[in-house]
Amino acid sequence: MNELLGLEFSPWTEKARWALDVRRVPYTFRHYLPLIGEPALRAKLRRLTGRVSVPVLTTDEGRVLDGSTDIARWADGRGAGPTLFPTEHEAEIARLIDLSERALSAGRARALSRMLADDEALAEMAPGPIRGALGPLASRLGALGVRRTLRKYGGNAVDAEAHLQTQVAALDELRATLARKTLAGAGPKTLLDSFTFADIAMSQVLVNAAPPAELKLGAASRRCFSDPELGDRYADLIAWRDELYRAYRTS
Ligand SMILES: N[C@@H](CCC(=O)N[C@@H](CS)C(=O)NCC(=O)O)C(=O)O
Repeated sequence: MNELLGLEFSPWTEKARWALDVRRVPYTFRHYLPLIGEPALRAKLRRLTGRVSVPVLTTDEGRVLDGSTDIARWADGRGAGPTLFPTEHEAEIARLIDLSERALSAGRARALSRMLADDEALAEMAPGPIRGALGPLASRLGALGVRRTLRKYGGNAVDAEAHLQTQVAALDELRATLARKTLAGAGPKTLLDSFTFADIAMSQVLVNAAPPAELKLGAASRRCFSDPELGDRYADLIAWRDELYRAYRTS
């Protein structure tokens, strides 16, 4: 069976899961434990140095696919369902993936900084199986992990205002792209002629305004992921994202 290694609360993992689910490709999900799981992940990716992250898919044939885009591309060649990467839109999809990646990184940096001031959210970051036993140490361990993730992805290299501007630019662009589209028939608008990976990628940017109800997040982490001001400013896009989930987020 194909096996997806990921973080349940991560929008990158959600991109991969959505692609696999909408293409009806079967897989089992395995929870990645940051730090503790890293040696095994390095061995799987055959990468002893440099940055490693999830999602990573190990296919039935033993291929190891690194990252949400490669996993989605692979899923697109299997199963059944909407074509996630129509050839005629390759360039536009690549552009929107890139925009999504930049905005998600900026959103992660701001969410992690909020977490550092929220003991409950930090405790939620400690691995579930040992959280209870750790007691108050859970939030200390969570803080170590959160600081490490901030450094790992360069989240502390620019200030919070610059991160916010990156998110705003992506959300403005999403709004403008949707505004240019006319609604053909029932269902939510899509960024291209039909539902594609561009919709999956760009809808995830809203996780750092108001996480979708479907995303498995503890209450405190949900509060840190959320940005009520962005949520108000882009309520139309959140409604679009929620509609997209209802229409296309199968299983
Ligand atoms: N470009 C990758 C990025 C994945 C990524 O940033 N994963 C983060 C999610 S927070 C991760 O693995 N974090 C855990 C860690 O770095 O230990 C993709 O598209 O999948």
